[in-house]
Amino acid sequence: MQRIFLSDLHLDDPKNNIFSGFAACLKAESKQVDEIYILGDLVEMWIGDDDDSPIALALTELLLTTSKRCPIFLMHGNRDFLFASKFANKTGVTLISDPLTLDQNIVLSHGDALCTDDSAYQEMRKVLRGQTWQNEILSKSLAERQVFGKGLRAESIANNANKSSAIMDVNAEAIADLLETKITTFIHGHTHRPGIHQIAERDTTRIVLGDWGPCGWLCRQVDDTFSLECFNLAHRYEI
Ligand SMILES: [Mn+2]
Repeated sequence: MQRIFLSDLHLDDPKNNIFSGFAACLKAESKQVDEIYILGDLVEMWIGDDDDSPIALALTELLLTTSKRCPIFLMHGNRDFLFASKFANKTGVTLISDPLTLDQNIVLSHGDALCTDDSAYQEMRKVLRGQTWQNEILSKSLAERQVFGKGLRAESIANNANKSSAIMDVNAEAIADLLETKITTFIHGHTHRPGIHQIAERDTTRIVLGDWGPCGWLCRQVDDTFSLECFNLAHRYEI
């Protein structure tokens, strides 16, 4: 079984090199792997499946083309938890829950739910992921949601500026609570701290995906072997 896992692309402009690097990555990888998993924060902000912004339209087309060649599984991140069934139907991707267990020994998560030291964030997360808030926001016009989305981003940047980096990392106890002992590989993103960690006193490897910027990141699974790859967006794949 060959799979790739990626997250935190934060796409916001179909004209920039992250989008073109992602498109090239999907084109090449969809020919060689069995499944593609995107573990959240694919876009910088998703305000509803009726979004008709340039990035929303370009992304829809790209995913539709790719999903015809290779199954794509999409998990919500903290920026794009409003991806819903309409988007899945339009693009051919399959929305997956967070956390998700694969093959009984691999767990996937975006990662934000594990940042339990950041209690203010967890409170806000509870509200934003609740049906009441989501119904209310989705009842607003697209233009109203665009304004709201920008405000939410600005607020998040201002809040995070005052937080220590330890608070914004995943919590070891939360990870231990999540993972059953049979789990050997845990893959998540969100923290933008790519790396491979051995979880103390157990036979579990935690692989943290990186955010896409000057470089792209992915975790590649070939049967029982997992590797973390960082690559130059312009040169790794032929565009
Ligand atoms: Mn995130």
